Amino acid sequence: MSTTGKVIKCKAAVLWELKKPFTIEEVEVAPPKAHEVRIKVVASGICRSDDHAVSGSLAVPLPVVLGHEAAGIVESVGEGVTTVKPGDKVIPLFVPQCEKCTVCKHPEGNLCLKNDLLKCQGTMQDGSCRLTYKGKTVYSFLGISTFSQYTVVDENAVAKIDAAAPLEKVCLIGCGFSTGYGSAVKTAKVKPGSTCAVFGLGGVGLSVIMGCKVAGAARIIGIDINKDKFAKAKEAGATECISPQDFQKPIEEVLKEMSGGGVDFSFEVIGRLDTMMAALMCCQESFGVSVIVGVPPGSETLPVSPILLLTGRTWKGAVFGGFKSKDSVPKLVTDFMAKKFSLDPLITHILPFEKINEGFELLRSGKSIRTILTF
Ligand code: COD
Ligand code: ZN
Ligand code: ZN
Repeated sequence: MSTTGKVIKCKAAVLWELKKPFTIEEVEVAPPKAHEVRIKVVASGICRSDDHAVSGSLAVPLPVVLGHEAAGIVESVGEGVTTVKPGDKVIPLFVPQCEKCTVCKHPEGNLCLKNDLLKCQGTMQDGSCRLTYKGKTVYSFLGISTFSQYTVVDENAVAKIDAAAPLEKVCLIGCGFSTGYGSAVKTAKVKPGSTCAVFGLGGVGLSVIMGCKVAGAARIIGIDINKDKFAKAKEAGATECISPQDFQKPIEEVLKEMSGGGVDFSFEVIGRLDTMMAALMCCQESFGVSVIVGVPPGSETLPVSPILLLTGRTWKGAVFGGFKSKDSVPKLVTDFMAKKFSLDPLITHILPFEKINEGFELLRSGKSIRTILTF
């Protein structure tokens, strides 16, 4: 029996209170309105930003259904939807691409003004919500709420992908992989033969390394205080790995010596102010490019000597790797299918959706890189 046009009752992981476990509830998912799409979620990764919402360091209205790194199948579409149809494999986009705003119209801009990342209002683009629990509003997360068997998204927040793509892997293209990989290939525009330094060898850092490798970097130096991370980093493409704790002098001095004056590209993929400074200082003063990928929790700021930039360094940052989401996600899936990169090094755990709390514990204890929840 077709569900088109009807409310769907299904399971979702609801966060009722900060710092508490999720509870699996039966929620109602309204049919998509005009220019919206209802998706059957097949797989969703657990990303650190979901945990930032649980802890309160990313403020979201409650109750909420989190999740923003997923892949699924279109169940039905609202009036006027032209870019996807029922049955299509898709990836929901936590940064939409409306094509109409000043950012979307700029060739290099990607943080579409329709995003809910900066305000976290917890609604669809029209200001209302599609998920309810016993008739009461359950807020959306970044417009896509993927810790639910079904979800509704705006049409500009969903991309059609290759029908042969394995959804339990390519879901990572919805956030973590693209954030790191794009930082190298799109934001920094790493050049063949260059030397790169990657601070932080978690899942996003590994994805930065893969991007540096695909871009043809000659040397990729991984930096982490946890040496257990080195083996995977080398598997992903790092040519050397070092721990700051093995040196007496500051890590930026070590990196300058290793690279004969400074690296060409550096990436901060930890979310700490001290490593952001180290990453900026270790790059070559005349032409080095340093990219901030991590976000420090809270609203901390840095005092920076302008001389560091005046002498020629470039300091950049971007959300979602600087990729225009709806344009880039299908291409990234195509590149994955063509074996340009692998997502396997990122996937350490696969759990049924009901074990979501276990997945978050794995993230908090540092035991997982990425846990994929399957629905
Ligand atoms: N020096 C060196 N390494 C360190 C240090 C240090 N002082 N402290 C921690 N580390 C290492 C850890 O051992 C760990 O291996 C690594 O740094 C961090 O890895 P993870 O696994 O904690 O993190 P990732 O890779 O999953 O994600 C890191 C981000 C910083 C990218 C992430 O937390 C973040 O801030 N994301 C927000 C960016 C964004 O675009 N958000 C939008 C939607 S998600
Ligand atoms: Zn994320
Ligand atoms: Zn836009």
